[in-house]
Amino acid sequence: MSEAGGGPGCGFPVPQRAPWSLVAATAALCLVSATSVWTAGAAPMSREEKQKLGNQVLEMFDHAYGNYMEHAYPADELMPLTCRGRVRGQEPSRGDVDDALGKFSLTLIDSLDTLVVLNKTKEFEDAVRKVLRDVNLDNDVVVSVFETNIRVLGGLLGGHSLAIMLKEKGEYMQWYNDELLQMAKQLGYKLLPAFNTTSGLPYPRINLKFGIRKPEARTGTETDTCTACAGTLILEFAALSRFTGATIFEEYARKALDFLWEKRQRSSNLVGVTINIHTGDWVRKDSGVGAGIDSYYEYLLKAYVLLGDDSFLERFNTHYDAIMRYISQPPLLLDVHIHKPMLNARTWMDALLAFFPGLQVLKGDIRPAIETHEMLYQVIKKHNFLPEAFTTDFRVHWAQHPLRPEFAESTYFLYKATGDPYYLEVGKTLIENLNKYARVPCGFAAMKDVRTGSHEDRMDSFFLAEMFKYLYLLFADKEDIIFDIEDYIFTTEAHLLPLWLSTTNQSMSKKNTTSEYTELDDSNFDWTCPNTQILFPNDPLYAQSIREPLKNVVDKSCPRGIIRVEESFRSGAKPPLRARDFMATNPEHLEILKKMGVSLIHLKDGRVQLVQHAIQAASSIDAEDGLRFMQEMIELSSQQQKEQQLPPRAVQIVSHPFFGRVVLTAGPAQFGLDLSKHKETRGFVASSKPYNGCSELTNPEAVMGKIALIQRGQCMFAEKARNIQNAGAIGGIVIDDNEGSSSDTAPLFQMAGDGKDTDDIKIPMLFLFSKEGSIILDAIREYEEVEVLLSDKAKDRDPEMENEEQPSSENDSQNQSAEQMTSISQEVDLIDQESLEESSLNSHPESLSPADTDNAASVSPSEQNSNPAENHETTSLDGECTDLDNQLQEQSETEEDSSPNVSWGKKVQPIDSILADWNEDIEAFEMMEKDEL
Ligand code: DMJ
Repeated sequence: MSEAGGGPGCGFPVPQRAPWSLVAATAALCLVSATSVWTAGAAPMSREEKQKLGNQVLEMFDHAYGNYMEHAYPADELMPLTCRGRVRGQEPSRGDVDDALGKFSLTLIDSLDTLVVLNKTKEFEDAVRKVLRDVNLDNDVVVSVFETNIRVLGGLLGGHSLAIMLKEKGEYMQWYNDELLQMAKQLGYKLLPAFNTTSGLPYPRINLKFGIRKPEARTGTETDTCTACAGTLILEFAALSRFTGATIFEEYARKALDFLWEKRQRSSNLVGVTINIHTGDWVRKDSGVGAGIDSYYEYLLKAYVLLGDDSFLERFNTHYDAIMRYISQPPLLLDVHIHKPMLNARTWMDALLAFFPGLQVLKGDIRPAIETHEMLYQVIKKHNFLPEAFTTDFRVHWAQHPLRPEFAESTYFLYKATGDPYYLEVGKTLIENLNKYARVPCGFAAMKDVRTGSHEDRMDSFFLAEMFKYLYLLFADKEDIIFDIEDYIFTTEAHLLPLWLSTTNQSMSKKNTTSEYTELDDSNFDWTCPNTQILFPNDPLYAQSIREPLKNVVDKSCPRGIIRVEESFRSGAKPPLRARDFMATNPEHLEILKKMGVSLIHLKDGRVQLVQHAIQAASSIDAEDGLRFMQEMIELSSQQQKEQQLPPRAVQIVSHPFFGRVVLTAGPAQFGLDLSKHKETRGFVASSKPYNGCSELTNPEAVMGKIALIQRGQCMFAEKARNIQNAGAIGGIVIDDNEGSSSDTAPLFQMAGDGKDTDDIKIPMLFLFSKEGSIILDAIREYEEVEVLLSDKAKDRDPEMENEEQPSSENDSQNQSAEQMTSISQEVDLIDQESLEESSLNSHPESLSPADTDNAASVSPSEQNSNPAENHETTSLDGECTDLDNQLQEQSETEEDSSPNVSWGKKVQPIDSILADWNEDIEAFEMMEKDEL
């Protein structure tokens, strides 16, 4: 495929039943670039600058791959903070995330074809030899079928595809004799027992040695899988069949896809997130384009491209139509219910959906791709990375970021489609942020919390498989790559499969699709895609003109959540009442509630309860609005509860050779200097004697003016703090005595006081779990002088930090007036007995489900702390929308006075409600991770 523009296929109908090779090429043409015709818009980037950035990507890859090979190989992954390999069973379990690890040198296999794309042919040759020599696929370990397929089978096939390409070129890999393919086939057979279900949907996990059925397998009792898990096999399995001639793989993957298609919700044409593999019932009926579903859609379109099978395109188009009708609310993509697709299922988006603009480019739908990508980029500019989940008003919902590549992927495809140098600048920012915030001396570490800049001891294999490939390709010219990238299709893990497979060993696909041809619905058969030749030369500012209206969507405006703003304004209708805008004393609002079938009940104890009876709504549309209002109210309050918990703190090692690159997640204390309100504290660390800090220190000279390290246990945290403070310490770090504990696996907590007045404690105190603590202890052993920064958010790791002068050793806390300290301790209020009692008297709104609300569901705003005043107080933390917030604040203060019956005002929350909420969040997140990494 040429770089020179739209190519002959785009913009013109393609005959049905076209030869597969033509169909494959035609679909792929939809992403053909306008690079060569771009003349205006963002300032063009010079060839030198592009080369410089390309070289920077190469250096970063070397840093990641080199450290993996040196310190972790043959383990599956590198742990970049502790600089060693992650071996399953030897580290505390992280739950389902570990199911990607099969003791098969995952990162090496996932990196194979990246080496060739990055022009490291020699290293590729070495890596292939290592895989053939060292990797064992017969381990007694239970792995995820989905992850093993996309990362390992895909990695082996990508490696094979490029090995044969190199061999044919005649210089490298002359010894290669399909050995990677043989391994891939062996692995393929190991995965097949997972498909032994009546539905044909695979079990989510399999034991590599014992399969599923045998008792030793320790798996096979699962009933559910995610849609993406069952629907993301066809590219690898079909490639394996076509490379080897063993048709069984393609047959199994097709059967699973056929079943999912059959089970789509027929009126909305959407699929749910999880499905019962035996009955085919939808287990989770929410539907989006992110976690749990994403690559199912991706594989339908790409299966059409790779295999030339019309039925896949028809299915994709049908789903795409539904996605654009219900889920796409430009620039947002919001989950809905498959049965009630006009109802949003969430008010937040997950980071995995960032691949979708790239898929829209492949489909040829450029405008919404540009819009969503721009929205995502603004979220990134705000938080440096895309948080795992973020709300519709762009606040952090899940603060982690495991260096996911989806946004880089979409950036690459958008650049190919538009040729707009803006996307090169976006790529440059991604590179800068990775180096500034994620780079550590031993690789790149996932972000544990994008707000604090703290790290997780984790570098996932997809970072090497995907991120470096897309970033390198973004800046590369055709001559920088030793083969023609456009002869290949990217799998979801960015492994490369050759398009010529469409004409190889195709007999079984013909056999299976004959009946489908007769059923094709031409009315929804989108054979064409926009012709970039026409789009861009006529309007070189096309992409920019789409981005322009969204310029401030994240930073300067306060989007009103899930409202379909455009639609309602266009029709002149009033937007429905949002939970966050609701005022209990606003007569207009009360009228709207009534229309929606929601009534306000004043409880005896002065609180107010909301109840919805859908049947009492004025119309079915009002009933739907009411249901959504109730859902929003629940989400809003649970979000506020989360926000009101103390966020984690950061311990950042700033001395040589770390220079701020290692950031550890720490728990705060309910006493001492509050780092969120005061300047950070910086100092050298010293261990206290006795190490538990439970009595007067015997080494005050060692801790004087320093940050004392103390071990947890044997006395109260406050007592330790007083002892080190008396010895002259300027801060303290309590390290967990529970060996192996880590904030990766245990929830952070606040160190409580001792029940007495703790105002006398002026120094900041932070808590580290044992694993994070031992990083500091190891550093002391190695470097003696170790300086750290205690703060609420890690400081930028500019190169200047290396030269930065040490600030005055004066203790910040000692400069704080007693008055200030008192006010801090008042604000960090403990949960009171009264609120504990309240919580036990009231039902938990968490149990409220959309189905429940059809009859009568209730929620107590006061129990959930959904005071409008507080709503705005908490949602304006980022300093935006201040005027509106202030207005509302004032308004609600007046309301409180005039409306004594409405007890909105409690700041404290019942502890069991916090815990229930917290647990629910953890479960939801675990479920999300389980569904898909
Ligand atoms: C990758 O393993 C694949 O892209 C997958 O489809 C989704 N998630 C990860 C990276 O985030």
